[in-house]
Amino acid sequence: MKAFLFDLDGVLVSTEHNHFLAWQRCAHSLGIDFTEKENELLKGVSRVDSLKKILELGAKTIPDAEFEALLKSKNDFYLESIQDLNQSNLLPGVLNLLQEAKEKGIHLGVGSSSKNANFILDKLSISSYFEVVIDGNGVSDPKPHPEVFLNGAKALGLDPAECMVFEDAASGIAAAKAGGFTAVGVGNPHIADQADIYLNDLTEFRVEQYA
Ligand code: B16
Ligand code: MG
Repeated sequence: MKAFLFDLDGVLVSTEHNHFLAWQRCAHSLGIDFTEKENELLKGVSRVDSLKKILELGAKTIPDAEFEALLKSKNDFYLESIQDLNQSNLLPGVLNLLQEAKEKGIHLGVGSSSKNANFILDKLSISSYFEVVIDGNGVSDPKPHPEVFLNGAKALGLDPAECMVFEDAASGIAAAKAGGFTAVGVGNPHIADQADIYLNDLTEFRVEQYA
């Protein structure tokens, strides 16, 4: 493999609970029930599509201005809740994997649905590892469409067959497979069957096997 492309949330760091609390607050303000079970549907899904799914769950429609205002208040609440994020919040095995891959000359990139990806990578002090960061600001078709990872491979001048994608969400594994990448599922047993390789966490990954 010539490159590793990483999803951010659920693979490098976990702020899914922060997303959940922010969406729950938003759903409750609309009178819609929202638990961890419904939150599963939103993992790896863009902000706009997440709010659409919540409205579907509650069979509600709202005016555009209210939709935009809810997106903003959800994001403000989420950002406030990750203020103190730092390198100690990296998921197990991340730093070792990035260091080893870098030493072996493997190109590294991020492919995230989040519009906050660069902000989060900076907080984690790992931005310098990545040659390319494709985030929710740089794609028109969100996961499960492969665009985010295809743009990453293209920016590195590589073919998808030369790149591995690390993902924790069903939508991300679907995006990787649709794009012709090797899909590595991480830390989410629900996706074990869909991924080409499955790991409980990144400490299980042996860089030398794929370098
Ligand atoms: P934002 P990933 C995704 O990140 C999260 O899994 C998902 O829960 C979130 O709704 C989405 O980013 C959008 O995030 O509101 O920050 O733009 O897993 O693709 O790195
Ligand atoms: Mg994810």
